[in-house]
Amino acid sequence: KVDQHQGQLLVGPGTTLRVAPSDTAGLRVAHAFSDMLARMGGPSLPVVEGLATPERAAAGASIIVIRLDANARVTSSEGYVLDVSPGEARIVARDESGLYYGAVTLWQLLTANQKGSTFAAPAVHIEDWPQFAWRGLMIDSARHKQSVEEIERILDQMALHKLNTLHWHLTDDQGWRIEIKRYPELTRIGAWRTPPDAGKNGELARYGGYYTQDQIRAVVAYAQARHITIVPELDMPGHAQAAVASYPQFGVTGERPTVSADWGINPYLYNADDNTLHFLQNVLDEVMALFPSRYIHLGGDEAIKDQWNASPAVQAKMRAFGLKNAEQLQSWFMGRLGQYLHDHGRHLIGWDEILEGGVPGDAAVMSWRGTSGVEKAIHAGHDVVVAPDPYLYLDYVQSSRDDETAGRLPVRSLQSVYTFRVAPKGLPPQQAQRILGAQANVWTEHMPSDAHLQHAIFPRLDAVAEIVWTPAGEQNWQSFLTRLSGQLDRYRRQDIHYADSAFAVNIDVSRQQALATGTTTVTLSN
Ligand code: NAG
Repeated sequence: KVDQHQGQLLVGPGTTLRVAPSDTAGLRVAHAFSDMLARMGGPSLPVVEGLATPERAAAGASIIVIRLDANARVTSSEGYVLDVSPGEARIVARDESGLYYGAVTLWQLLTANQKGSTFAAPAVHIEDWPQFAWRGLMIDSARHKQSVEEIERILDQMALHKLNTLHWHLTDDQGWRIEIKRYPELTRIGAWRTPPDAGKNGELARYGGYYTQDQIRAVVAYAQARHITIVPELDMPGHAQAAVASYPQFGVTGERPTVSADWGINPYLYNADDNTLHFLQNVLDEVMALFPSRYIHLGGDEAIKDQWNASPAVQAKMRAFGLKNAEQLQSWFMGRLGQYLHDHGRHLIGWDEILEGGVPGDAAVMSWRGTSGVEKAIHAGHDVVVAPDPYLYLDYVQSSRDDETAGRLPVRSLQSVYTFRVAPKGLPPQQAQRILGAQANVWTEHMPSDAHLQHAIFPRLDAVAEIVWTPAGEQNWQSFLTRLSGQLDRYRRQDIHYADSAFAVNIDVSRQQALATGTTTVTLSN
């Protein structure tokens, strides 16, 4: 709900942030807000405890009140009420994340209208809360690894888009990226691959790297301060070649492959035996100690069963358990680890293949093969996160313009992301409640650098943010495009390399210049 009023609020060096004494949530959010504004060249605003209204003769002496209030008029957690009037902005919410999102909205209003270190926001009354609780982005750090700084930049942007879940894809055939103290070979061997032309024509002799546990703890804390939960993924039983290259005794054949240096679906699976499950449980102990998330992602996708089908030991095990096929064996495998997570107060989430042989009831399903998995998961009694290929796969190129970077075809335009509806039409309300939310997935086979990654994510992330926050009935492509021009300006000021090519129609030169300097409000077409 948005009501426009007369007048505007000026925020500048004379503005103070006000929080109630002992409102620690308000205090944290006030400091976070001051940081957000300072990053845009704004003043670092003093935070004062005490709500008493000061003399406000001069416009420069405006105040911003940030306050927890159990009676705030919001109907869900993470919601907020923001009142902007000349001289004062007031953010109230029932929980800290609500205060944070109110602060983000105020930041958006102010940064649309900046002159030097003074910002202006129109007078307005807003009551706002998200449509979905899971508003996510998946980053694949296995195919190409990002620096900690880059992950933090993405987290900053996620927070400013009111996204709250980073799904971190940390292991795959091409690399194992998380330090596990008990099994050092996972990163000594598994974190490195030899490119096909290693050492020739400037190709690296080896590609790789990993995140240390100290780095991960820092990233988790960085995310927490921005109200983002990181859900780690260890992919299994397939996409496991880097792990099998490190510890062949936990593979099916005992043979040691190299860490894969090309893309596609590889045959190496974890073995389906107690030793291997024990190894994975030990790995999960360290993972759970690092990541406090309710969910732990155990993959489950694209595990082609050739090695299990060819192994006499695995076949004997299936017969002994009375299992009819290898899908049921995968289900047994995932079920054992799901139970382990459950015993530790966590929940399994996995790609929609986990439905094939059945999966524990408290597991959530991440539906990626189109959208068919959504209703299947719901009918089987599971919560579901909507993350469909191709609609929300940001590894597809976003334009057919000739300045688009190389990547996967066909084109997934900004508009096609924006017009994707998270909840299938006609789903009865009690079933729709099973939809936790949605996320976009950034697979990085074709993204060797930070610039590639940012190009793929921005501005499509704006479309993702809106379809998970705003009710479907209020989404409007034309309105989105109009608002986007201010957002592109913010990206430029934050040095974010969004894709100009997202605008499928070549923007003519004068408009491009206007965009580049940020001097004009342009209407974008797509
Ligand atoms: C799928 C794979 C993924 C790959 C991506 C793009 C899932 C769940 N699995 O084939 O490993 O990177 O598409 O090529 O998406």
